[in-house]
Amino acid sequence: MKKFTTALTAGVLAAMPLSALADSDDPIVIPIHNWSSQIVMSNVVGQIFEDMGNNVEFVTTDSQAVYESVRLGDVTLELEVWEGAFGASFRAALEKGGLHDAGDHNAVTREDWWYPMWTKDACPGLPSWEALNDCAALFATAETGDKGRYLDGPVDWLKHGQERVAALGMNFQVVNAGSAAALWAEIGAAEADKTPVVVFNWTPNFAEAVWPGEFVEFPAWEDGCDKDPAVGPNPDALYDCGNPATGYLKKAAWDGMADKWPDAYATLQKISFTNPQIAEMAKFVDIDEMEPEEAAEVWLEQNEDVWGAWVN
Ligand code: TMO
Repeated sequence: MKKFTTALTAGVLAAMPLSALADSDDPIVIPIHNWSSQIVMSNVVGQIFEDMGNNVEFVTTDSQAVYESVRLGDVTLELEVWEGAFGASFRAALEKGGLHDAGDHNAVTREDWWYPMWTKDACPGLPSWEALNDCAALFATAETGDKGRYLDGPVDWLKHGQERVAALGMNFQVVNAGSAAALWAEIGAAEADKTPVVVFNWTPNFAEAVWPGEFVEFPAWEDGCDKDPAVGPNPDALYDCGNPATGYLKKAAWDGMADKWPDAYATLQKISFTNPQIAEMAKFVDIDEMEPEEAAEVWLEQNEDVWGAWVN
């Protein structure tokens, strides 16, 4: 009888398409970084995988080193590959092998120097970077002397602000924020008396619904601007371009994911968030002060029609 059952089971299994095989019980490892939409989106997708019967483990990791971890299979996937901040690390890992592009989100992204609109009243030539540079004295602080202060993102986002200032001969000093929250605090503090400020910001984000503003227009991004000094207006320098103005937002996956968790992988391939959905995820945390797990639960409750279509 035992033999018969085994043979029958084997026969049934052989007749089933591969995708009908169950996902491994091992946890799908999802990385968490230091900006709100990524944390909420990771919780949203983790909760979807759990709903499908999978085990999920979250790990807090550096947002650049994560590509090496995914390539090696220590981390299973990455849900927010922003072209501007992480394109170089993603491409480097792709070249080494072990990780692949698991598709684009619907979202179009931009990450760059940004100012709230009141700054333009004081510096009407904006958004051009040359006009910003001519207004550098408006942004001077005790900390930066006669140079303008630019508050860049946390160091691990590798925005190369200092290299850009040097490459374009700008009269600015770059200060790295310790956290995303420090960027919002800087804008919030400037709002009361409409002090001109220029800080790193991105879209999609909650900030666009709170503070109308614009990105500074630098020389347009060209492929190779971070690799080949000849690319961009300064023939001797890297990083003499802005970030991509219509950047991608990709998902990345470890090559072994499709075999080990075929159902979850099929869902990952279908997952695609829009700009408004991502901005709302950030808002739940940065404005409404929800915990990320709670924000994910609320998002899932309110968008069952969206994510239901991604699950078989
Ligand atoms: C990586 N980020 C979206 C914060 O620019």
